[in-house]
Amino acid sequence: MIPWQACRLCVITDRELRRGLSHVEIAMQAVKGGASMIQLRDKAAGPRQLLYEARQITQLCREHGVAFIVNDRLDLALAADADGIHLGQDDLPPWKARALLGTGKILGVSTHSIEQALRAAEQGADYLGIGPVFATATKATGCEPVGCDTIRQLRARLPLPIVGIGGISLSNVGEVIRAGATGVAVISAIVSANDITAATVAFTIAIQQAEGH
Ligand code: TZP
Ligand code: MG
Repeated sequence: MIPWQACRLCVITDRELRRGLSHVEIAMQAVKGGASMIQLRDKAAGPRQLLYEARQITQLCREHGVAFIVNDRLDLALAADADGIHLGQDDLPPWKARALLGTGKILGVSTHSIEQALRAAEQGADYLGIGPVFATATKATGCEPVGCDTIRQLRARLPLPIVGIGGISLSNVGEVIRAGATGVAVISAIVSANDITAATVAFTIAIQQAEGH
């Protein structure tokens, strides 16, 4: 189980977009701005370097009551005692990840359609990422944007937190929340911002405002 509150604003620490800052530094600035979840995502660094950073993020997030999730790497999530993992459609299947993780850790799954989301939920996901909601240059997803309508339809069929991802900015985050997403996961609009903390604060406020409507 994951508290729904933890899914409101996930900041993904993509260093490719922010050379010069470590994952830990990005996480610190995002936590300061009110992120409810940090996801460590790094497709290039070796596990030893990542473990070193992940351990520090575990401690940071624990001190601040923020959820900490590792992308792709179940071994790292366990070794760093993170709160859980986030898996894509080509990673370990959710049922296998759940068996290895046990019930005490969070399992998030990226999905690109309603069918994938329902299947991941059946296989033990705690929350569903759905996207790309809008076009994004950050990741070659190979998928057409799913749009807010998919979120609306999924919300009607799924009693789990839904996190929109892909091309989410301050100008469209309200639309995503009003469509029924529990929250959003953001890379470029926060990690590439001059001031990561200020950008996180702005997203937090925009989400709060949209929740009231
Ligand atoms: N999965 C689907 S879209 C995406 C990922 C990791 C990239 C999101 O990045 P941005 O910069 O917030 O569009
Ligand atoms: Mg993955």
